[in-house]
Amino acid sequence: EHPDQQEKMEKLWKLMDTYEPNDPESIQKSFARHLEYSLACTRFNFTMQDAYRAAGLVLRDRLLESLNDTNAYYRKMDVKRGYYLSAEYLIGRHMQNAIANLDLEQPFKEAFQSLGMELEDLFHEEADPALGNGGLGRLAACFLDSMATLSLPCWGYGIRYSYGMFKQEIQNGRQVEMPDFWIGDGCPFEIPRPDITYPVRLYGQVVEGLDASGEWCMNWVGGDIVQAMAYDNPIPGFDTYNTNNLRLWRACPSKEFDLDQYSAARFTDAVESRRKAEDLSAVLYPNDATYEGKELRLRQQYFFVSASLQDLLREFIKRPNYKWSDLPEKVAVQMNDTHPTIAVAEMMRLLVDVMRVHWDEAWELTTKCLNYTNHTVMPEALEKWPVEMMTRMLPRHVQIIGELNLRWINALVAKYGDGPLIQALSIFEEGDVKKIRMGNLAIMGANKVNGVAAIHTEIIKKETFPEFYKYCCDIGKPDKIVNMTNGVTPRRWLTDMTKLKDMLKFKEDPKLHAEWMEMSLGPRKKTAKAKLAAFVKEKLELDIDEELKKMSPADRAKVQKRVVLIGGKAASAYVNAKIIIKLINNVGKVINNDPDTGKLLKVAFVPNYCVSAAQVMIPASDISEHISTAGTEASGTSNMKFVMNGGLIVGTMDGANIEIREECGEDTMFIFGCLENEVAGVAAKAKSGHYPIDSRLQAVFQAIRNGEFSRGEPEAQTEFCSLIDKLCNTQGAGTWEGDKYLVVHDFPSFVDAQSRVDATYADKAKWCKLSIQAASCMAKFSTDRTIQEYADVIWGVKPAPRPMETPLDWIG
Ligand code: Z15
Repeated sequence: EHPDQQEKMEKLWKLMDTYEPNDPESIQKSFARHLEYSLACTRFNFTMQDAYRAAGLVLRDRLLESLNDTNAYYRKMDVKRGYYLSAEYLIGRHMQNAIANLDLEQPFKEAFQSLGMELEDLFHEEADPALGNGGLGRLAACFLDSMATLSLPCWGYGIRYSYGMFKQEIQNGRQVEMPDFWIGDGCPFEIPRPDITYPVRLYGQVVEGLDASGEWCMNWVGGDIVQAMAYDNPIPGFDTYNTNNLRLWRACPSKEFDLDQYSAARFTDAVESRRKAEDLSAVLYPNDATYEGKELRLRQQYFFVSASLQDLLREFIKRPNYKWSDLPEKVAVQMNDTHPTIAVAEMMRLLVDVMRVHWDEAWELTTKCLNYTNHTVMPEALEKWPVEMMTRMLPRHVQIIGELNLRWINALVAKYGDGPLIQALSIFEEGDVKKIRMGNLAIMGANKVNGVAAIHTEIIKKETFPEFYKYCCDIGKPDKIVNMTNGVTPRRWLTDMTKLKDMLKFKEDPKLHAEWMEMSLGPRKKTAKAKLAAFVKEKLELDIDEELKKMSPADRAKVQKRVVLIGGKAASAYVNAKIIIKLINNVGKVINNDPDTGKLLKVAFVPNYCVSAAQVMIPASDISEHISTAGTEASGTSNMKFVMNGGLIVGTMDGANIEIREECGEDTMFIFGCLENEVAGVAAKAKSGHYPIDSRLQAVFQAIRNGEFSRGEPEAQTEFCSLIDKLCNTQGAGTWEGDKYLVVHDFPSFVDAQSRVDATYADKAKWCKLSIQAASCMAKFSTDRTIQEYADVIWGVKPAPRPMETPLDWIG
């Protein structure tokens, strides 16, 4: 229209359309510019923290270019997209990962070295974003890395918690929880998007009415509205030009200011209610695999699910001439555990109430787009929300769930007649407090349901949801439940795992042996073990390095020296876990300072176990213990990281241990404990009073009872005895409150496994061979393989690698 204006615009576009150059000199210039202008530093007053921030901004510029071009490409190609919905992402530090995946290691190293700075020192300035508890959140982060690496058009959605996983301090041997305000002065890697916000309603009422075209409809009105604001976190892939997005939502007060309150001079009340909105995304619940029925937690779940579904539906309807029937060809959603499963009802509400799609079509679309991953068979983790609470908070959703359940139950009764099967399959659980079973809602609303390891998927079918599985089989769809064995991203350790197997033929090669041992045991500074020793010395004032060096062959012949490190966080209310932490610390104090045992064994509790601690500990370990009672750990994923780094496993036949053994060979693992199909028998015997305690374990119990580890602290003594009493008390009447994890039963075979470890370790060449053999066979446990399976079997999403440069006419 205005050729003059157009010309000027094009001038601006041209300025915007050049890519940042990546040679060391340009990186330095960009760094100096950010230090001086973005961070307002002068040459006299900048700290290493400032330098880290400026370097982060240098990377962010490049990440943004790639993110924007990738988005433009996905739009242009009109690809089917995958969306991962997860309440947790344990991403770990960005910087090193971004440099590696953008393939900028060499120029960055050069750029900073010639300015007198080591990259490693910058890395240590970064807060470790811990927006997750453990396995489930770390898995989500590994998945994002693999989705980008495989050039899959997939995004993550979650919550931008202001406070992540608490920082654990140990005071007098006990866990003390400290707030983790990781966001501090802002994270240079995230991109706030004040222009991308969605309203999310909570509470209020449902009223019937007519829509714009005079059709009868349900309206959810009143209550509170919070605004979800997007924060984008670019996720660069390795060896691809694609960068995907992790979009995290922050709760903000809604834009409208309550005028009544304002004019009534209740200004401070109004401000207070706005401030409250922000509580929603304030803190991550520090509960892993146990469920706490807190109302705020349900609010968090609904908040991020609603914002995410609104966002992905908006993207869908932006496409020219969209038809609702195309939705399943364009959108696949993965629900990570039951946390986001209110999505089933929210998808229905958005389609039926807001988009005015007919109920039956909406249900077909919902059940074709949504998928559900189960991560646990432990009943205490399966979420069930009280109907009363949900009716107050999400009245329309309870109506929708009621309607879905009615139709579902009617169909089931027609098929099977009334009976216990119907009760098991109902979304509602009857009882004193009527509840909504989120697992049942998820299975009903999902196209595919998956477990996370072979044994786990079998348990889901046979024990956790047998009625559902029977139903699936009866309607000819047994493969609604599929297995997707977990993995870990190799990018924090290695790059192309599929090439690893080539190493296997060198497992007896003396040259490889020499290098392999040098890497983990060698005297050079900067070996994995030296780094770990420095880490332990700094955090714990314990010198394991000295002990390692002092190992004399004569000593070693007598007994294998060991350093045992234990880490982990206890949920705030998990009393026994807290007592166990105290016990470990006390045992450590006693053993480490004992003139006899202290020379042979060092025991330490590593405080604040987190992704960055794992990056130091895992490469330095020879043995890793994965000791869950068979049938309790869904998969376990840190077992995989240890073996990829040359460690060997002491473990039970549980979770992914079983598949690791299958891949690597039985000789690489020190297996102990009863098998999953033996658990019920052992437990039944124990309940009937037949539960012998190994004499060595008796001796340990006796030492604890004698106060040998209580260090004169009466409270600790009481607590330690309570732990032991629980393990020994095998005759509970009715409910069995004894050793439900069969620790006492598995103990003797655990000790045997440890003896096999010592015997094997004494033969250095044999150990080395096993270590090489195991590490070489781990390709299956790369999340690249896992995500490829999700993409093929569940999502139907295809790779869309973008070209190096995006043609200008694609943008916009
Ligand atoms: C969590 O970290 C896991 C399961 C859960 O239900 C919750 Cl709430 C948190 C873990 C499993 O315990 C672990 O075995 C598995 O490897 C991991 O999820 C990832 O699937």
